[in-house]
Amino acid sequence: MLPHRSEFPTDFLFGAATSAYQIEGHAQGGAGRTHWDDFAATPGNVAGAEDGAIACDHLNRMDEDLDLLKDAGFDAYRFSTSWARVLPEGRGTPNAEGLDFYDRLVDGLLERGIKPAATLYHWELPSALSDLGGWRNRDIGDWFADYTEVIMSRIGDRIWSAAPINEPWCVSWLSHFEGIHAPGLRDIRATARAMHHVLLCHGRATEVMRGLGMSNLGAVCNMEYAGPAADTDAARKAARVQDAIYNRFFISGIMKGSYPDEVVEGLGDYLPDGWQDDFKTISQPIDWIGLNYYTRRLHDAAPESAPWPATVGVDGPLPKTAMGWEIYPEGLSHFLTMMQQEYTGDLPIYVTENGLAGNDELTGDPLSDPDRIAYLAAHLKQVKQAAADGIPVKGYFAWSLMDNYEWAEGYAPRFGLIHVDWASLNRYPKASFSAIREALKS
Ligand code: GBH
Repeated sequence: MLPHRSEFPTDFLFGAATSAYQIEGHAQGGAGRTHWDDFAATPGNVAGAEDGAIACDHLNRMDEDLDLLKDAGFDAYRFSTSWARVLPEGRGTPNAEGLDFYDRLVDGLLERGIKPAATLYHWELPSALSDLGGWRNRDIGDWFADYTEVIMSRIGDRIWSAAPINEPWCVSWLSHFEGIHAPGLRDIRATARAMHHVLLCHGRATEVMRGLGMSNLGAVCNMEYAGPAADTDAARKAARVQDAIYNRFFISGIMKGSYPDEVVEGLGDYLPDGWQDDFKTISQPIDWIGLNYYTRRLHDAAPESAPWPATVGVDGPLPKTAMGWEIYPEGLSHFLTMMQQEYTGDLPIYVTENGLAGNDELTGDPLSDPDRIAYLAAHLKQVKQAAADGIPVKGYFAWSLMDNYEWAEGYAPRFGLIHVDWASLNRYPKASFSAIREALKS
């Protein structure tokens, strides 16, 4: 059973989230090539070399999907606009069909009484810009500002909230240091530059949107509870370094206009020249902060010879999702408290993603997902308690409205409240969808 909306503060918002490349179908509608298409085409990067060419075909099934959102009773929908759909070459001539699509999406939401919560970048960098160095190239600040201007001049007048970047840690560290996401680099210099430039873009886009008269602008960070894998000083230190890189670097840049000392030391000279001068752009005031939370990870010290940060992730003992991620709802209250006390104070906080990949199709009935209902219930309980304790948490978005392209894992993991049959692309609401509808009924 999910907690009912009446158990939350009266103005608390419930929403569902998706992202462009994961659902739209990027081979369609005049979108340009993205670095995810390139990455997926190189064997070994993505399970089955699957890409987002068709995905959920949301581009052609948008009305059906918006009807489902409304049917569930959601107050808000967090979606992203695709840079390569708006500007196929990353710069230059916009794709009129792409702009029309987002225009219809926003109007479709408003017609159904659903608040449009937009994200400008959820990972599909146009290949033309990736070829110029992508996130490593400081010029991305100008490119991103121009893209923001083009798309928000068209839809910004009807957007309820907007955030420039989804998950700065994934855009930089996971993609340039761990090499797990596009562009698949394993290079500390590239990583340091990406970490900084992604925040520079946050600031540049925020300026552009303010200039267009938009309000309710935020930032979305992902956090993962970092625990020590053993009762040793070395493991505790590893967890602390991970926490600084993953959970503190980005929010600190945005909220405090500084980076944690130990990360600056660790990155050494790899941060781009003059990085301190960018904080006036990066840490301008925003209106809310978003937290994407899924799991925790245990850490230990890597062998002596390993370069900074010299830590290794260790398999933990808790029950895991189909992604192999530990289920740790307490981490959600940990971060809501940590954010409020150390960084954001009275600023409204939204949980902008939370959900699990279940073993849906292994249960014999792909629409029966008791593990997802239990996961959502446990995490919503933490949110409810945080709100009762006075933390200004104002809303919760479930990841995801429907099964979709799970990046390097392809189409096998299913995060949806709605099952998508990958052969017919038909949608089938799962038990979790009905549970949400019950919980949201007034
Ligand atoms: C989100 O990122 C994305 O915004 C979304 O696009 C995606 O579909 C969704 O999550 C589900 O993955 O292997 O134990 O070390 C989440 C960020 C980063 C969370 C990697 C889990 C690995 C855990 N994720 N992390 S572990």
